Amino acid sequence: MAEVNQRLDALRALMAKADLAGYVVPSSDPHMSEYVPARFRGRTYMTGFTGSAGTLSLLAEGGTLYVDGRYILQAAEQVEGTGLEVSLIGAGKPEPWDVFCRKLPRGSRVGCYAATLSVNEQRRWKQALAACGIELVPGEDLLDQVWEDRPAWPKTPIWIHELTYAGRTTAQKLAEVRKALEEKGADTLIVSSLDDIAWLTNLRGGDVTDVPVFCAWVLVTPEKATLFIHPDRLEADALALLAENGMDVADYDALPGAVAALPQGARVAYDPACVNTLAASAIPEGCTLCEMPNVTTYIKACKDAVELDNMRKANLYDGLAMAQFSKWLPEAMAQGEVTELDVCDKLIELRTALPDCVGVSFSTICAYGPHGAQMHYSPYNGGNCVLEPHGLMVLDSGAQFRTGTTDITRTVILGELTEQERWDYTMAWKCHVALAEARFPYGTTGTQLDALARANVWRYGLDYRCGTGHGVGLCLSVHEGPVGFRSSHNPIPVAEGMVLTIEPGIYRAEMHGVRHENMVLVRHWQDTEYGRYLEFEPITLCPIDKRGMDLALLDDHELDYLNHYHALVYEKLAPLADDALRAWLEEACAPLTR
Ligand SMILES: [Mn+2]
Repeated sequence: MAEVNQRLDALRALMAKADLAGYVVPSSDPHMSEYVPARFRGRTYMTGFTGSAGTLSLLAEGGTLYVDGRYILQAAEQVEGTGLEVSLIGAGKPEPWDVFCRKLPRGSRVGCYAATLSVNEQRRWKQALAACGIELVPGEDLLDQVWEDRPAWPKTPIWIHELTYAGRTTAQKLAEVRKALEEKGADTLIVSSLDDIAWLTNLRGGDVTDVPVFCAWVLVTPEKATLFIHPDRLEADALALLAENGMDVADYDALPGAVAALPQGARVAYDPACVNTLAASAIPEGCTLCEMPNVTTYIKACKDAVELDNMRKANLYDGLAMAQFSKWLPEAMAQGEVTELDVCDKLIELRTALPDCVGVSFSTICAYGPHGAQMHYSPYNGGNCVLEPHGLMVLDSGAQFRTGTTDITRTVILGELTEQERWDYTMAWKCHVALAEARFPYGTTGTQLDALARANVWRYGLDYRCGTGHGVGLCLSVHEGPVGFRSSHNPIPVAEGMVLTIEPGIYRAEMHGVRHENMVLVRHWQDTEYGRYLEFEPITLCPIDKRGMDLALLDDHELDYLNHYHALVYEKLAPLADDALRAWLEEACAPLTR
């Protein structure tokens, strides 16, 4: 704690020198990544709080650490003795500028590092602080002068994502991007989101835990496309590939200068939710600002035939690992103690043995009994427990394959179930099927479809406090835009070639959780007088434990979907299985009858 206090005091001394009464340390990197490289975990360094999200609003004396509900206890424990207060953010709760507005006199200045606030965030901060007579002053990174042994910029190997996996060349993707820009009235594009850059360049790296991306920028103009990346990171083959595809290379730090040199009249597209203020404020006067979601994100989400085949392949092998695991677990529990972390280790061992696997896609959630009620519980954060032969275990995991990213949740039945557990298990399946078997005309949004799944629990006054599903990348981020199944409004329709998860659940505090998650791809069903109709194809391939189903609660079509799904799982996995696993699959995939 003494260490953290020293760091806070050093930062306060710099604030005083710069005439700043407050300083904001968010959890973001210059690319607004969901997970950030170690170099940008400054909020952790400054507070000692190790959670993945939170904002420090520091004052000359004291300050407040703002965290969401999952971290409130952990944060309070970890900042004890620093004089920092911990405050809960979320609907109806104070925002991270609240402490500045309450404690600072009008005319005060609050600083932040301009590269770690997106354009949108900066606007929110400026507006809120201005209402209290306080000025936000985005500037240089004060942490740099405080942070001893700050991790360097990541330099993980960058490798080529071959065309057999990627489907389209960078040249083809650039042509699609320029066409989309033209349609939207722009001609220039700043890309800062790392998964979009990895997709566009057909390159992958390892700068961010569990996401195979690398730190870079892309600037696309009518004549030129440039990748801005730290020198010496690209091997000759990657450089040659980029050159062949019409992409130049420049130094990472040269991006603001290149933006500042854009010609008069350029119509510059950028996503204000992704691009930081350091880059956006470089756009010269005389250019037209075209704020819009990244055009790359939509094109990336609509996967072509090669990509879809790859995503199927990734899920085929992932399903094989999950089936091997499902067979292994009861055998292991019969022989001795198995903990939640043992489960995580076993899954990693099985997955990394598979062809084309390059790692996991997120930190495994293995949550037994009451842990399952916490949607983001992880045994890696303490709380690891021994599994007992009863009740439910939520197992949410995934991997990165060169062929695609996977994300699957199975609610594992460890033995006898209570009435409540069985009801919840079955009800969550009804929610899953309601969406998975939906057919809908093109133009339908993820928000509309979200309600199909929820309707089954809404009728009992129940709900789940998360989306019903999200997009998934191809050897990229496990959470991919621009479309998901969620309650909040998003006007972008669900379109052919998108790959999404369906993962409704029921969570009972202190008791248990249930979630059934499959990945699906969106495909054409048929054209009718009302339009082009779409449907989902499940691509996750792993049995759902039939022992949890209460047949009295299932309608015929829900039972049929389960049986058809299991027939598909058997057909695909059996040829890859050894004799013992095939016998297990035969039983696990046998039809369930009334
Ligand atoms: Mn998921």
